[in-house]
Amino acid sequence: MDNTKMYKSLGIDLDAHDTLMGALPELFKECFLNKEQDLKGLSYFYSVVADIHGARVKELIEHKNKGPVIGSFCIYVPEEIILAACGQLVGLCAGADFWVPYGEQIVPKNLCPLIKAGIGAKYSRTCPYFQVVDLLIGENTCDGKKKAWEIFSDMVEMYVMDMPNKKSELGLKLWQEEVKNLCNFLEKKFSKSISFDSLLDAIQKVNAKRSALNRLYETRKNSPTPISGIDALLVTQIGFYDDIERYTKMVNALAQECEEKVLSNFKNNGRKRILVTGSPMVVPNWKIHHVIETSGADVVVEENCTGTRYFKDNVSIENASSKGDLLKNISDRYINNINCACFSPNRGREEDILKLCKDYKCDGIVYVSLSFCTTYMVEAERIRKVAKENSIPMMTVESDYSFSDLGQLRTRIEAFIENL
Ligand code: BJ8
Repeated sequence: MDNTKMYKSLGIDLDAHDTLMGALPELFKECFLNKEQDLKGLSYFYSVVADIHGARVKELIEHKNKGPVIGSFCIYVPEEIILAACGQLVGLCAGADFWVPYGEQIVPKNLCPLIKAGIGAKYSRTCPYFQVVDLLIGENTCDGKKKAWEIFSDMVEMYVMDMPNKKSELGLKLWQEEVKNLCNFLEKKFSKSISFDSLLDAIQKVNAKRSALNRLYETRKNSPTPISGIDALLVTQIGFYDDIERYTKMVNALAQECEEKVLSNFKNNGRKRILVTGSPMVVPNWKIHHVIETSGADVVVEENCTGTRYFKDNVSIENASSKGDLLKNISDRYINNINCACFSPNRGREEDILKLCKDYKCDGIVYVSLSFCTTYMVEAERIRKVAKENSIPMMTVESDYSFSDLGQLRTRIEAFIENL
């Protein structure tokens, strides 16, 4: 399908966009199509990626007749409130190396690739998702993002949620206020009142999405896992921008297929089981999973924001009788259950990793920090200590979006797996 007219209407730089899209099919083929897999339910997710700048962008443009399209960079931004405001939320975190040099024209090279690629995607006008959003919601998590919002605000309308650094009583209060402020801001900005019913409906939709992902991840606890780690990662990545109801349906169908596969005559393959943890891995950053899984091990779970942190707990609706109660439950779910390294201390993450290693019967941990992602790089030391105390082998990897370190990564990861 020729999308030129649509891209022109979004102000896309067509030549640069062609170059960007030229690299994707080869990468996708290498990571997904060249491997064996037998799950019919994955064909939907593969088709979404194959048409990543097509049908979904068209849907979002059409949605603008009904409500806003809102972009975010962090799983702390509550999707429920955006849906209740008749909005569509798209995750704008950028995972392609193509955008990094554009970002480096504006910000220092020694910044994490996620931020540089995000700025580069907007600055180069080559990402239709950046072009389609009416508003970008940022959050004061890491230092790089805090300052990036100032740069983005010259290119797109921004609203920034303030985040506490500590999960103290005071921190929780600040966050509760920020969640209410976001709700008030969206109501005013888009002249749309958010009622108890609309918020309840939105919570139920997002809870259903989380439950579907939880159901899929449950099947990965089996040996062997019925779905490869790279496929599970792709499914989660798509959740950040797909239509929520269609996506939930497709994830449930895939989870059911995985459940059936586990019940069929399914023999243990003896492959080592790996937990991946650290910075988020956003489309099309599939590098580490690809290397691990082509080096003889299976990634069976991800403790990161494109893994369990995204969906692990639902927003409670029990005993909520007012919009205020629902907003409080939303703030509680986000602040208490997402354990990001931007918080200090962050003991919840240590507990999460140990529990996941036990539940998913992991043989080892691969701790992945994006280059210059200081919070995750520093927190690796605590996780290493806890892993050692619990006799779980762990290796750390620091990497960006380029492929220049592939050979070195493979050598190190193969050696790690061999020693498990
Ligand atoms: S909840 S991990 S999505 S802040 S990789 S920009 S932390 S320097 S993305 Fe994150 Fe929210 Fe936390 Fe998750 Fe900074 Fe690190 Fe870059 Fe990062």
